[in-house]
Amino acid sequence: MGARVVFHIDFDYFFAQCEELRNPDLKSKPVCVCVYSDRGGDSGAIATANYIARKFGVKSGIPISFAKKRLEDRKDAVFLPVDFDYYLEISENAMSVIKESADIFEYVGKDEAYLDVSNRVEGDFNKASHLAQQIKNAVRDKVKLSCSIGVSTNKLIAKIASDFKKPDGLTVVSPEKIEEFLGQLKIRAIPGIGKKTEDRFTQMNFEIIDDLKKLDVFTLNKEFGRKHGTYIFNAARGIDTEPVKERDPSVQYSKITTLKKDSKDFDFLAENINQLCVELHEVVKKNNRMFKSIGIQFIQSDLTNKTKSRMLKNPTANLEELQKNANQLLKEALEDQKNTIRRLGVKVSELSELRGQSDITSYF
Ligand code: DCP
Ligand code: CA
Ligand code: CA
Repeated sequence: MGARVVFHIDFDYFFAQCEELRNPDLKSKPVCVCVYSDRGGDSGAIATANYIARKFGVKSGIPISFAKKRLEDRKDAVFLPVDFDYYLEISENAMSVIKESADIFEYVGKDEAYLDVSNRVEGDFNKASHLAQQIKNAVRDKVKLSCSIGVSTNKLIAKIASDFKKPDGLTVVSPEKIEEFLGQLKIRAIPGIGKKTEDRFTQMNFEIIDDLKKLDVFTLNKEFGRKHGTYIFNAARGIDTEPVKERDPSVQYSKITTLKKDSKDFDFLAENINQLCVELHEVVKKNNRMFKSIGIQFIQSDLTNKTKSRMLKNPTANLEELQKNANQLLKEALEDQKNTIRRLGVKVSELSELRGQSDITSYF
């Protein structure tokens, strides 16, 4: 196998940047995009925030009430509810621009993708650097979106590199620079190393990736289990053989049924939803997939359409989780429901392959 050239592209502060895009006045203000929970008021979490808000300590996952407190002194701070359908539209536009420059295009999620460009740049990192800059320019010109790109010889290092300089970054790690680049980074920079693993290393007085090289694979396996231990051993050395696999964003699975009677009764609909989930789960399982987005669909008695969807924190292949979320969506959708419902559907999207844990992408 010749030298590979792999890009990881990640859109900057994605949901918040989409909001800035349709309302440029927001660009000078702290912007927080919120997932409000059904408990009302400010209960719920921050999906993401622009870089102005981040300066005040606002980040993904913190409660909305914390974010408001941190931005107390910024009277111009803006809090907006998530609008997944709009972000998806922007994402699709940007992805179709990016795709043109790939030999192999692997969609990972709404705001990120891997590209294998080995052939078109003939393994040349100078050419790769130019191509990456061209992609950034094209995405900015055509979609008005800024992104960060990491360029290296495999998915692992490309992913770490795209995160290295943000926003609007371009980090090229050519083969001879890999060791130096990785060595100085915090251990946490390795995808899949969370707080728990990091804390264990801190106890051992390990801070940067170079420190990890003091441990042999047996010690790591003993400490973290064979899969995770081996993964850490390889990652510290920049080793990752996982190929970029063609994957399109548009793929989704859905099941839809015509109800025995038109209804807007929760219990009756929930029973149908749960059955649809079982059937849908079969399909997902058969195709060896995980999903990250769950949606429900009503075709109402007047034949108008209504949809509602949500994004999970992590991809899953679990039936109970599918049912739980679909039921929650159903409850929310019925809150202001006037029409009765004639046909009912469930869909999952943001699909990824269910693979062995030794694969780095299964940690994302
Ligand atoms: N997201 C979310 N909840 C989280 C994390 C992320 O809803 N806990 C959503 C909002 C983000 C999008 O996913 O805009 C992409 O997540 P990233 O981790 O890539 O973060 P951002 O794109 O927001 O910021 P950046 O990539 O600039 O760090
Ligand atoms: Ca991003
Ligand atoms: Ca991302």
